[in-house]
Amino acid sequence: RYDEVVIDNDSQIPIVPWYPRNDEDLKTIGLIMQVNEENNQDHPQFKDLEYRKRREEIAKISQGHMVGEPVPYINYTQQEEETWKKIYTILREKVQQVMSQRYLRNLYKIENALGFKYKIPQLRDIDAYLKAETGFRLKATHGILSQREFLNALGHRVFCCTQYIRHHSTPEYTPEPDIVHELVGHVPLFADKEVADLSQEIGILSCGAQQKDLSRLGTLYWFTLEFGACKENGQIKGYGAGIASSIGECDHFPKANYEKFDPFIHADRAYPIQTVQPTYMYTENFEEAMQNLIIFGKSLQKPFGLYYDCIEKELKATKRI
Ligand code: TIH
Ligand code: FE2
Repeated sequence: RYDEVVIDNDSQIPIVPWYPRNDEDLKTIGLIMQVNEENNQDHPQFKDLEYRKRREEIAKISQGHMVGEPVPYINYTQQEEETWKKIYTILREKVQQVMSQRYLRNLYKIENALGFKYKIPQLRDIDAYLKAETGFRLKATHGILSQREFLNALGHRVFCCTQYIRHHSTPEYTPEPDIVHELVGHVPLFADKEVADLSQEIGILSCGAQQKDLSRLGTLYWFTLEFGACKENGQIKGYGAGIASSIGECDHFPKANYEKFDPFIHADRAYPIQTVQPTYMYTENFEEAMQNLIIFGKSLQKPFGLYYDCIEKELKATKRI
C-alpha cells in the first residue's frame, strides 16, 4: 500500500498523520468530550446554568452515536421548539434575498419532506434523506471537534452534526454550530451533489495532511462551505451554511466586501469567529470553486494520492502522479 506508515529517515517519526480509512476507523471520531468554554464566557448561555445542564444532557446522547447506526432521538422542550420556530420563520424570508438557487431549491424540498416549519427535525430523518439524495451521512456530535476529526470525516461523506439548539436569548447569531446552523445552513447544501462533492474533496485532502496544511484546509472550508459565495445571473449569492443560518449574517451579506476566491491566497487569511464576516469570497460559477480547490490540493505535500471507493466505503491510496 502507498499509505503504509511513512517514516522520516532522520527523526524516525511518521510523516503522515493518522487518518480514518474506513467506517470502522471513523468510530474514534469525537470520542473525547472537549467542551470549549473559552470562547463563550461573554455569551448569555455561559451564565445560564439550566441551559448548560441541558446542553450536557444532549451532548451525552449525541456522543454515544456511531456512524451507520440510527441517530438517537432528542425530546426537545417547548422552549427549544419555540426558539427553532422563531428563527426558522425569520430565516426562511431572509435567505430568499441572499442565498443561491442551489440552496433554496433544496431547502424547499427538505422543508416539505421533513416539516421544518413545524418542529425541530430529528437527525435520524435527515440522515436518511441525505443518504438517498447524495450519499452524505450524519454523525451526531456534542460540539466543536478538532479540525482534523471534522474534516477527515467529510472525506468519507460523513458530516459531524450537533443536536442542541442555541440559547433562546440570541436567536440571530451564535459563534458555535447548533442544530439551526446544521439543518438550515448545511443540510440543504449537502443535498446538492456538487456542494457535497466539494465538501468531500476538502475532507479527502485533509486525510493524512500535515498540521500546517490542515489548518489551511480548515480556512478554505470556512471561505467555501461556511461562507462561500458564487455569481448567479450576474449577482453574487451565498452558498455558505454560516450565511443561511444566521439572521445577522443574512442582513449583513448584501453590504459586505467580496473578493474573488483564490485558495493560494485565502488559505492563509485570518477571519473572525465571533462576529459576521467582513469579506466573502466568490467564484464566477460553482465549478470554479471545485477546480481551484483541486489545483490547490496538488500543491500539498503528501507522498500518495487518495480517492474514496464508495462501494467499499474506504479511502484508498494511489501512487502520486
Ligand atoms: N454564526 C452562525 C449562526 O449564527 O448560525 C453559526 C456558525 C457559523 C460558522 C461557525 S458557527
Ligand atoms: Fe458549519
